[in-house]
Amino acid sequence: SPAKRSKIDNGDVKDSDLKTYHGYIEEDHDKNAISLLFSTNEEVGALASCLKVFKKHKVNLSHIESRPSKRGKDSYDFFVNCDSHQQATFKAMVDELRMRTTTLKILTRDGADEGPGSVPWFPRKISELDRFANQILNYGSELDSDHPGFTDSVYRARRKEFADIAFHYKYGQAIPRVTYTPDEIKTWTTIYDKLTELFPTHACREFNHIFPLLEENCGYRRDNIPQLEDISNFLKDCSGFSVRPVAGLLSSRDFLAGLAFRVLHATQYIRHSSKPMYTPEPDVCHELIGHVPLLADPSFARFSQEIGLASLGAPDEYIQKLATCYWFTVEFGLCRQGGEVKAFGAGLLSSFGELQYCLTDKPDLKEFEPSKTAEQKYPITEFQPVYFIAGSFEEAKEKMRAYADTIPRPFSVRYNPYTQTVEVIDNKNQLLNLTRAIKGDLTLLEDALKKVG
Ligand code: H4B
Repeated sequence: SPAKRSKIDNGDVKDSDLKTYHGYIEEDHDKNAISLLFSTNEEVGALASCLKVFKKHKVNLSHIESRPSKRGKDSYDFFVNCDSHQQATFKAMVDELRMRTTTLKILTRDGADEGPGSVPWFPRKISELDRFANQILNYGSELDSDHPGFTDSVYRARRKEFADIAFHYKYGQAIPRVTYTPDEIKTWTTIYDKLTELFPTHACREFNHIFPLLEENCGYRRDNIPQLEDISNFLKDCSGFSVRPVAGLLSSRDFLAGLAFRVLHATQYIRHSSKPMYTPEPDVCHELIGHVPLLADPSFARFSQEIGLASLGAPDEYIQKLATCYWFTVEFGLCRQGGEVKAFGAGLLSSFGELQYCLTDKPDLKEFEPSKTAEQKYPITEFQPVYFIAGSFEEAKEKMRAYADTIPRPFSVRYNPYTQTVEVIDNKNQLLNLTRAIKGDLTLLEDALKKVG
C-alpha cells in the first residue's frame, strides 16, 4: 500500500517541492499570493478609498475585477489578487480595509489562517483541477534514495515520461495512451494473479460484482495494463466518476477536492520491477485494482464525493481528520456482509499480504464512527494494527455528512452536476434556486409514487 503519507498529512506544499518542478509551472504560483473579495457602500469614491489602503501598506495588486453582487441589485463585489504579502503589515492592512468595506473575505491558496473570515482556496469548477498538476509533494520523476528504482536510470527516464503526461494534461482532453513495456506488464501480471486469487473470498460483494465488468469493458487482463482513458469513460457511464492522470502524491486538500467533483487523480506509472509486491507510493496497480472497481458503484461514489465536499474550504486540522477518515475507509476499510467481514479499502485490495492479514484475528476491529475514526493514529509503512468496519456505503455516507456538519465553515456547498461546479450556498438567491431544484425533484417523486402504487 502507498506509504510516504507523513509528508502529505500535514497538508502543506514545501517550497522545495515547487522548485523541483519549476519547469512545469505555467501560471503565477507565488506561495504568498492571496485573494480578497470585498464590497463597499454605494457611494462615489468607495473603491478608491479601499485602493488607498493597499497603497499605504505597499501591497501590490496583480489583478482586480468588479462583479455584480449576488447580495442585491445595483451593488458590486470587488475581487483582487495581491502579489505577495508581508505577514506583519498584511494583517494591519486587512484590519484597515475591513473598516472601509461592508463585507470582506480572504481566500488563500495555502490555507494559512488569515484571521476571521479566512477560507482556504478551493476549486469551484472541474477545470480548475488543472491547477493541482504542479503541486505534487513527492516523486513525480524525482525518486527518493530509498525508492526501489532510485539507481535505475531506465526506470527514472520512464517515470519522467509519465510525469510529463500528467503535468501537461488539461481538463477535457483524452488521457494519452501508454504502451507498457514487457517488463512493466510482467510486474502487473505477478500482482494481478496473486490478488485475483484472493478476491472471491476477501473482497466485498460490490467489488466482486464490478471486477468482471472491467475485464469485459476496460481491458483488465493478467497480460494487459488497462488504459486510464478507457477506465475514465467506463466510470463516467457507471457513476459519473472520471480519472485524471497525476505525477505523484497530491496534498490531502487537493486530492480530496478532486473527489468533490467525482474525479480520481490516478498515477499511470507502475512500481519498480525489482519489488513487485511493494511500492512506497501509489502506482497504476494500486489505482486500477484497488480504487477503480468501487468507484463504479453508485453508493461508494456518493460516499467518496461526500468526503470531498466536506473538505472544500475546511480548516487544515479538519483536512487532517477527513484524510484519516479517508484512510480508514477508502484505503483500509472493512465491512460486514452476510455475517462475514470483507475488505473494501483500495490499500487492502491492492496488497496481497495485507488483504490476507486484515481478515485474520490479529488486527483490532472497531466500528466506523467519523468523529472517533478521525482521531485514530496509524502507521504508514506497516500493516494496520486497527481497522474500522463500516455498515453499508450509504450508512457510511450519512455518517460522513453528519460529521461534515461539525466542520466550522461559514457556508454550505452543493455539487451541481449539470455545470460540474461547486455551488457555495451563502445567500438568499442561491437558497431560492436550491428550493426550486428540490421542488422539481419532489414533484417528480410524488408523480412517480402515484404511478408505482
Ligand atoms: N495523491 C495521489 N496522487 N494519490 C492518492 O491516492 C493520494 C494522494 N492519497 N494524496 C491522498 C493524498 C490520501 O492519502 C489522503 C486524502 O491524505
